[in-house]
Amino acid sequence: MDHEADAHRTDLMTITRFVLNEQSKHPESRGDFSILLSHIVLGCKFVCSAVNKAGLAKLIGLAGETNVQGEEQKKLDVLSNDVFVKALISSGRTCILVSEEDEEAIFVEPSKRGKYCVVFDPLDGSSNIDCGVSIGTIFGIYMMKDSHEPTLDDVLQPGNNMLAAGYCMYGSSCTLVLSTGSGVNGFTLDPSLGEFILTHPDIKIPKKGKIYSVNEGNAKNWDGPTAKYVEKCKFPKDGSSPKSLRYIGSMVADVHRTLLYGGIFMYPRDKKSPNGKLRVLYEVFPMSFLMEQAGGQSFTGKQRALDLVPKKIHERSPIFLGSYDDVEEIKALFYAAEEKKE
Ligand code: FBP
Repeated sequence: MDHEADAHRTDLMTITRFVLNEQSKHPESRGDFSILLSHIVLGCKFVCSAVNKAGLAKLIGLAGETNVQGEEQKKLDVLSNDVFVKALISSGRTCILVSEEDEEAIFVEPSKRGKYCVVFDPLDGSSNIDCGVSIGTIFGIYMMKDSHEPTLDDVLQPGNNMLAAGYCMYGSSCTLVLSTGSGVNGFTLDPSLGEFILTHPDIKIPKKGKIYSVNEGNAKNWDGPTAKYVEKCKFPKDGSSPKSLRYIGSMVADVHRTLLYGGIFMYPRDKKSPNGKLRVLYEVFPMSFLMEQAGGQSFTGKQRALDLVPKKIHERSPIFLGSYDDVEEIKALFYAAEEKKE
C-alpha cells in the first residue's frame, strides 16, 4: 500500500463531508437531516454489497412471497427492504416510511420518532436482478406537515414539497446521485475505502438528447401523442438524425443514463395500464425532483409531475422525463391533442 499516495487522498470529497458542508450553510440546523442521510447511505452500502455477492450468496431467485403490487418478491427485494426500514428507524429521525415492498405505510413508534417522512423503492428494476443488469434504490424525503401525530397526509404531499431525493445504482460501479434542493451531485463508492466519493459534481442534463427510452413492446396500446412522438424520434421529418433507442427496463439505470447523456425516458399510459406503471411517491417524484434540479423537466401527459398530489401511497402515473427541449416536444403533442378534443 503506497501510504504516501493514500495520504493525499484524505482531502477527497466524501458524501459525508459534502452533506456536512451543506449543513454548515444552515446555522439553524441541528444535524437531523445529515444524520438521516448518513443512514440512507449506510443502507445503500449494505445493499450494494448484497447485490455484488447475490449470485454467490444464493440471494437471487424468488423469496416465495408476493408484494402489494402482486409481484413475486425476490430474496434481494426482501433483504433490501429490511435493510432500509431498519436503517431509517434506527436513525431516530423518521416518523413515516412508505416502501414499494410494504402494503401499508410504516408509522415509527413515538420513542424512535423524528420529523422526516421517507418514501423509497428499496430495489427497483427487480426484473433485472437475476441477470446482473443494473438495479437501484430510489428515495425521497419530506418534512412532516406539522408536529401533530403523523398521518398519511404527511406523505401524500405534492412532489414540490420534497426536500431531497436520490437513487443509488448497483451496476458496474455503485453510484449514489443526490439532490437536497440545490443541484444534483453524483458519488461513486470506493470499495477499498467504503466511502462514496464525489465523482459527478453539479450534474446538468444536456438541453436536448439523441436518445429515447421506452418499452416499445407496449406500442400497440399507446395513445396518440405517445405514438406520434416515438414515430418522430424514429422518422424525423425536419432532416435531423433519428434518435437512438436505449431501454434497460430498470428505471434507475435508464434515468441515470438520461441524466448524464440527455434524451427522454418515458413510461406512458396505455390501454392496459391507464395510469402507466411507475409509482408516484417513490419512483416518479424522486426522479422528477432530480431531473428538474439538473435542468431537465418531468411531465405526466397532463401536468408537471411534481405538481401531482397523490391520493394513495402506491398510486401510479405516466411519466415523461429528461432533457428540457425533448420533454417540451412531447408536451406540445399532448397539449395539441387536448385542444383538438375541446
Ligand atoms: P419494480 O419496482 O417492480 O422493479 O418495477 C419497476 C420497473 O422495473 C422499473 O424499474 C422499470 O422502469 C419498469 O418497471 C420496467 O417495466 P417494463 O418491464 O414494463 O418495461
